[in-house]
Amino acid sequence: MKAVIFDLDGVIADTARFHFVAWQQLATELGITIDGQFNEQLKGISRTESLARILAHGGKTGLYSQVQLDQFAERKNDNYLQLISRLDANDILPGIVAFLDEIAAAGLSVALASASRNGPFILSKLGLSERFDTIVDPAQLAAGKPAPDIYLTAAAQLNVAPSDCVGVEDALAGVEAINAAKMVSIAVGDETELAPANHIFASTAGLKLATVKSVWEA
Ligand code: B16
Ligand code: MG
Repeated sequence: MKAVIFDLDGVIADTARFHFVAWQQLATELGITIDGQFNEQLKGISRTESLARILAHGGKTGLYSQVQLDQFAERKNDNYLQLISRLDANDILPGIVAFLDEIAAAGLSVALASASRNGPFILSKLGLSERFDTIVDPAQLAAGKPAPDIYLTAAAQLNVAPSDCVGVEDALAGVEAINAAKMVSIAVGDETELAPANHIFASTAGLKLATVKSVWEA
């Protein structure tokens, strides 16, 4: 095991709830209702694809021009940026700093594989930028999660073989991306929802490098 590759929203910071609120604000303007259960389908999914899923959910696919769709996506991002404007180190999820400390002490490399175009901005607000050796730019990828591209690109940027990498995710699409990249998948959250993961921690507070290593060695 040579590297740990992290998802951001829902793993490093509690920003998943802000994505949900920002989408809800836009959906309401469009006369569409989304609830927490539907929101699970948006986790790890790009902004454009999330919008497409919301419109489909509301029976409004094909009603808008590309210019309007771009405006909707921008409006959601404006909502989101407003909601995260006060983000700071207090918003780092429990156990993450200790886990990053263990990873650094073990000499492992660290990468960010977030579908969010706001990833570098959020890491800097959290004061965590220096902890990451590399960040994948999701805008450069051919396919988003659950395709393996983002995790494979992270491994390539670190110059580490995928088989020597572990990925950490909170969403099913992300776990599927890690598995498709043939890396060890570590999930944080609900056991039933994240069942395809190699190991599931109930929360970030439980993340332990020794456990992750034993899963990788198994
Ligand atoms: P943005 P992750 C994902 O981040 C979020 O889970 C998803 O809800 C969001 O739509 C996506 O980033 C794109 O984010 O609009 O900021 O570019 O979980 O892959 O870190
Ligand atoms: Mg996530």
